[in-house]
Amino acid sequence: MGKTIPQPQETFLIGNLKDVDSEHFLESLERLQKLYGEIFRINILGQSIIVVSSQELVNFVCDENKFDKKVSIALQELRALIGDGLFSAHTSEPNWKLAHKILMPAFGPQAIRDMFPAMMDICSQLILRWERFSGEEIDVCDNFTRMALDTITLCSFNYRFNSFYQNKMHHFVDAMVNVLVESGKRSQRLSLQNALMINKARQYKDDISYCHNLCDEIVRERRKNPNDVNDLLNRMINGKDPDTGYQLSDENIRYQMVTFLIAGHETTSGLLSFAFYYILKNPHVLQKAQAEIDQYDEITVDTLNKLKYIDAILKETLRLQATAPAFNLATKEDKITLPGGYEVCKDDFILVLLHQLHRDPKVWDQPNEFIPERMLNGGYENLPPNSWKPFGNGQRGCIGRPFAWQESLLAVALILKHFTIEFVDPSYDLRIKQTLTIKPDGFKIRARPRRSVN
Ligand code: MNH
Repeated sequence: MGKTIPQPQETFLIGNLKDVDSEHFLESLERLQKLYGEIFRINILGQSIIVVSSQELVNFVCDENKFDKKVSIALQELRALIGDGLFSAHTSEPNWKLAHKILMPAFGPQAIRDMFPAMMDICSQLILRWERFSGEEIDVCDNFTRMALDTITLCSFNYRFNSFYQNKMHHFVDAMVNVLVESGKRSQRLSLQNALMINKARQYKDDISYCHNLCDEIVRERRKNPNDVNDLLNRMINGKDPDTGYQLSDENIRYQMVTFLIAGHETTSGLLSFAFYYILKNPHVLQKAQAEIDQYDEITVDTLNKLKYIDAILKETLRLQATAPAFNLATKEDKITLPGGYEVCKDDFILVLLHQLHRDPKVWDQPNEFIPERMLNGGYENLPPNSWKPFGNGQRGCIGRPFAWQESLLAVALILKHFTIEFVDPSYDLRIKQTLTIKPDGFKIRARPRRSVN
């Protein structure tokens, strides 16, 4: 018998449902973490979830020989929208391996370099807009959401959302956010409750159809007017598994597209928003970053690799605010004993809570302080393994990381090169809003052109 995993007192039938607030699920887990420590169990609607958050435990569960990604309950619910796309597929599903093989090269170093002009195109639209709005209030998340969304659609499908030319954000965003929020809630309701909420169910279905139709339309258009651009869409349409010759089905291509639209913009726009929050809260960081970018007259794809300090800012931002704040694993064995003697079994979800992992005092000095310098010269690589996991784990880790990184380096570099920036409200303190990802709430800045920059 293993040691008992700490757990809040359960209630008959509903387990620990009362201990978590479904609309603020993560905050609930963070609160429980403070009470119960590096490992605790909660039981939600009959599902046992074990929350781990110390480097020692996370390092143990990141061993892919013993553990694999487990599709969380909320992600399971989200399969209505993104089916067996890469993010929500089980590792055992043939379509995960197939899509992984076909899509990995699409996110390789050369492919990402080739996307630089498209990224520059969209980011320049943001720069132009901020120049025109000189001194006006800028809603930071809104602007980065537009940028990230337009970037992923242009780079992946050669399709323009033109978000910077509209007042309202593209309807896709509303539909998608509705589905994300509603899936989260559905996963914490009983199926009978879900069935009884007829209006919600209808809206949910309509929003899902909207997203699917948008993607199907883009594919139809491409098939009608094929081109030989080596973008993600063509790779999905034409790509074959080199070993078996299998191709992705049209249905699976649609699921991958919605996956990229969601995964490709929520997390990146959150990262950029938090990065600017921390840059403004720490004036010396702003100064150092601006000095770094001022060494270059022009920002090219090769400049980006040299921006070590801005790179460190982004890494440190993801330490304090991992925009995809958790991921789930399960053991491949019937039972396994974790460090400390805790026994977990195959059916348990093991939830890695990044907020606390990234503040584990055994690993991180001054864990609550924003110190980009700690990410220089190898940074987290000099720490015990698996101390920093904002992109998830192993083969099920983020496929879009190089994409997000190039886009984010470029955005920070261009913005700092062109503008002096300040808080609209200097006393603004970070508030966080959560869907599948987290973002700063109500964060606004003003930007003014620094001087004539070429
Ligand atoms: Mn991304 C998986 C974080 C940007 C596409 N991503 C993951 C996971 C994390 C993550 C964490 C693992 C989830 C899990 O284990 O359940 N992703 C991020 C962050 C950023 C990000 C913090 C930006 C910052 N991701 C992107 C971008 C794209 C993308 C940009 C697409 C262009 N991510 C994915 C896909 C997966 C994934 C696809 C699933 C990969 C797989 O399991 O095969």
